[in-house]
Amino acid sequence: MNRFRRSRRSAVSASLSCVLALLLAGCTGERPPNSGETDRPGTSTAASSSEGGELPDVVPQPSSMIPNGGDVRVSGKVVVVADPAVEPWTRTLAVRVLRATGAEEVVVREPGRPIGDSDLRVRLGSRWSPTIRKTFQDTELDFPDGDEKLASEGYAISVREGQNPAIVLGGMDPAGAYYAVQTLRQLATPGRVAGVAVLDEPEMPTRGVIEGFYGSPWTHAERMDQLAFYGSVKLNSYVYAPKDDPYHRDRWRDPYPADRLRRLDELRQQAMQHHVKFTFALSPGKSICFSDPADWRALTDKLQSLYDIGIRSFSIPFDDIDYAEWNCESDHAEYGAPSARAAGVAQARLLNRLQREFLDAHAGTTPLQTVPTEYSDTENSPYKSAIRQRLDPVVEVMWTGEGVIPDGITVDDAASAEQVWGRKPVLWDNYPVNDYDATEGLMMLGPYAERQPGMGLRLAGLVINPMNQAAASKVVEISAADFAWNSTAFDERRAWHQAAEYLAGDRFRGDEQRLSPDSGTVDALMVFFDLNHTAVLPDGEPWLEPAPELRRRLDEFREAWDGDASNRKRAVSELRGYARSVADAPEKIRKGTPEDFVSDVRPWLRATDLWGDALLATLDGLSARAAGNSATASEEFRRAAELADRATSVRTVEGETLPQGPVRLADGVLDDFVRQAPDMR
Ligand code: LTM
Repeated sequence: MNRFRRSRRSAVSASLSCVLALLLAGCTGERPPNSGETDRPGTSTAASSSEGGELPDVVPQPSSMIPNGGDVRVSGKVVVVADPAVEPWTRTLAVRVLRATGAEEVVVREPGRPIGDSDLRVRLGSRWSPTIRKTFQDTELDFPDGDEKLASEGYAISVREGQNPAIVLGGMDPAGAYYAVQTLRQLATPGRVAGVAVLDEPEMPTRGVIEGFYGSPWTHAERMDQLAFYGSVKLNSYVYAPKDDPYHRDRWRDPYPADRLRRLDELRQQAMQHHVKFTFALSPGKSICFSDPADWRALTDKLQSLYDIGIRSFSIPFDDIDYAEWNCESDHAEYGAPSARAAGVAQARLLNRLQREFLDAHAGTTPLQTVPTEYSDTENSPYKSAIRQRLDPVVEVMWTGEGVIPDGITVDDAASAEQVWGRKPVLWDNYPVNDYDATEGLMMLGPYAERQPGMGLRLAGLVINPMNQAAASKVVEISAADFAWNSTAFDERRAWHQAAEYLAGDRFRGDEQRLSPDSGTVDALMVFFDLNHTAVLPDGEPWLEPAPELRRRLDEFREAWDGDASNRKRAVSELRGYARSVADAPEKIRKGTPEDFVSDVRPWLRATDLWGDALLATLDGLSARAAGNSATASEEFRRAAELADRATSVRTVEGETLPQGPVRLADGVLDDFVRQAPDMR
């Protein structure tokens, strides 16, 4: 039985089944509550989101969340009693969240230390600590039966008025404690924390992003911001593999200059402080000579230079290389005539040796990762059998689905990939990447769609390949984070809306308390997301239909227009409301969302300004026609055509994405309507 299904049902039924048996295991000798820790409990507030049975929105969606009594007020002096094992950045985050929620002073103490007066006490630490364990016995949380533990990174939370401590956060491990605080951040609104109990654990062990696209790599500041953001949505993995970093691929042998190495070290530290595994990828396949000892040295020297700055996770991708040729004569002698199979043998041998002689010999490293040259299908082949039969089973293999850009990914696809690679693969998901020709002019702001819930059981992990535009990629990243954490509860529209709420409320960035989002900005973002709801296969065929909401409204309009003539006026006025939202969206977004997002989508906002006006002018033309005023109608259609021309001449920012060209928005939907309207008689 799928435990995630069961634990979600438990959220709904909130059964009373107790957790005693589970929680009694693993005592650590911490003192029981109220044996000298003398703070007062938190007090209830009059109205709260959880009190009416309405639970706060948390992203990713927890496995289980239930009402737990009244909200807890946060004000005055707050004492956080934190286990010694709670990491400094988790403590800092807890302090920042509580300060942002309304505490005037936050003091952190270890258990057993006097804490003096306080207005609120918070307990943070291992879920097995006695105070924490005892608290969860008193909730109605339904821990998965028979399971001694939650999965690693799992955690439980109890927020309850009158309970002492009023807020209790228990992690299975340091990551779990950190994620408990990240959830607390989302339970908090100014002055209070929602009275809920949460039981949560990830479905997929690896969840994240691979910066694996062609074209302009992300800047250092963008990466730093991304890593903090990943922590806030419980993504735990970032693979550094930008194709256009010369030291990653074309000049893989060359050591990083000192300043670049220093920046990589900063990224590593930022990743650590947000519980993100930082994997460095080195891509030697275009020029490596497998049998040359000098290349082996170049490879290990390069990895050593990264190990020396603290990097512990490595990947050697072999994607997008020509494996029908050797790069040197000696490989011919060593492995025979070039062939896919021989390439598989040479790659497997190199990877095994790296695993054995480099990674196993270096303390603290995680298993090697690779991207095979045949990464986009699951049909058995001489290359794949060579890898499957020879590659050390600990080495992780990435796969992109059925196709480099698949039109969907199913549980069966993942099962076939598991079979052909002889291990659970890590899905390298090429969405929302926009570096290939067919994506010219596109900004992918759609939901994380066409991925079948439950495929995580067949995967070792999921990393998405984002757009060159880092901040704008967060729209899909948020949804993917939700899916990877809890795919069985995944609701793509909810996750999509959450992305709009995040952007409309995110003034503090990444890891502090989010503000209540401005609803006008959220609505504007949803209209804008719809205009940019698209994703295409390499041949240009969409796998995510363009602008479905606008299309639905235009179809309805056409039907009404073609029907009874007396309905035309009403149809125009109904559509005008939505056209107004399109025209007004850019200004609201410019004013209400973070600067980096606005900067990423600037050309698309400009195009929306013009397309919105073109749509309004078109409706003015249709309205005039319905009223029998053909001169005004012609004038408005001419104006609409002129605005549409200007809209289609807005171009992507030079150098930002690989394919450059005119911005496309609601492709084949809005442009068609504006063009065809003059012929609607
Ligand atoms: O997908 C893989 C494994 N490799 C490359 C990516 O670097 C690239 O970003 C995507 C999309 O163009 N396609 C690839 O083949």
